[in-house]
Amino acid sequence: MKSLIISDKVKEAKYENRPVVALESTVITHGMPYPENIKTAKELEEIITTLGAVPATIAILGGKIKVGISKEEIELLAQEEKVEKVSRRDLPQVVAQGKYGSTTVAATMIIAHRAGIEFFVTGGIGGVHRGGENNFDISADLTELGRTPITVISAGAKAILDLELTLEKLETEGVPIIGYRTSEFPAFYSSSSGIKLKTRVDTPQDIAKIVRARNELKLNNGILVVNPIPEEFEIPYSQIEPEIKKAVAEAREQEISGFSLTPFLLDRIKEISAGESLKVNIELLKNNARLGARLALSYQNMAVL
Ligand code: PSU
Ligand code: MN
Repeated sequence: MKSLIISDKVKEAKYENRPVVALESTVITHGMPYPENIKTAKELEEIITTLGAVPATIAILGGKIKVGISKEEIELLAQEEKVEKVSRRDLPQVVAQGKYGSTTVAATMIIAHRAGIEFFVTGGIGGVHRGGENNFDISADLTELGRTPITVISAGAKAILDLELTLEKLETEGVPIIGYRTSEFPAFYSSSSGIKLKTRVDTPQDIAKIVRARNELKLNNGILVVNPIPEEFEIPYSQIEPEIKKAVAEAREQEISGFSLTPFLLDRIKEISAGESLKVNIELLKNNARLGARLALSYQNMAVL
């Protein structure tokens, strides 16, 4: 594919059978403010490198899809104003028109799969928005998880969404949800949501076995690993819920919907919670990067045995 550029570092790693972990870029451009976004994006890569895997942050620069952008390119993306949030439906236009784009969970999954990467670390996935039963605002992340065989490591989904409906949709899409050291679906800022999961595992090796079984069965769906924010960093559900309600009400009043809704809610909650949510966001990303690297290593070791 002419528009896909895989960095030398990632190519080498693949050639030498070293594990690669993909990272998304919408979290850099739309998920966190400058300069924390740059700092965090670099830290995530360092964590993955230190643990012995190779990070590959994915973004679109001037119409070229890049797997494994450089530190300079991370900086460019983080400071550039005109970077579009790119999901599955936007990919062909951004490529054809030579634009800059940051990739959502859905778009990152597609690209990682094309590049032959199995594991992908993010913060939270998109889901069914509150009121989704009427407005059909269902993130393309969920349908992507149903059709692209990538293992996504997340801290669940934000309670800005309807988590029950989100899990229903994932069930319909046939997506296994694996609780890592938890029996509940984590709600991003909070380690629990009260919603029980069917599958809990306690080691990266046990997750790797599920990934291998999915591949042996040639199931084309993704797997969602949910890794709760460590309790010492969490914002209790009772504290964050009124803040979320306020942000959701504001979005309705201002008639914000569609593609802009998630970035709007993320931004408002950051302001309402006076920066506390940003700290949590950074901590859970790091926590997910650690698990993603360990998981990729376990999977690689299993393949060698
Ligand atoms: N949820 C978060 N942080 C994020 C996103 C979601 O807690 O940064 C981003 C991700 O890139 C995700 C996208 O894939 O928003 C989902 O957007 P939408 O709801 O418009 O599909
Ligand atoms: Mn949407």
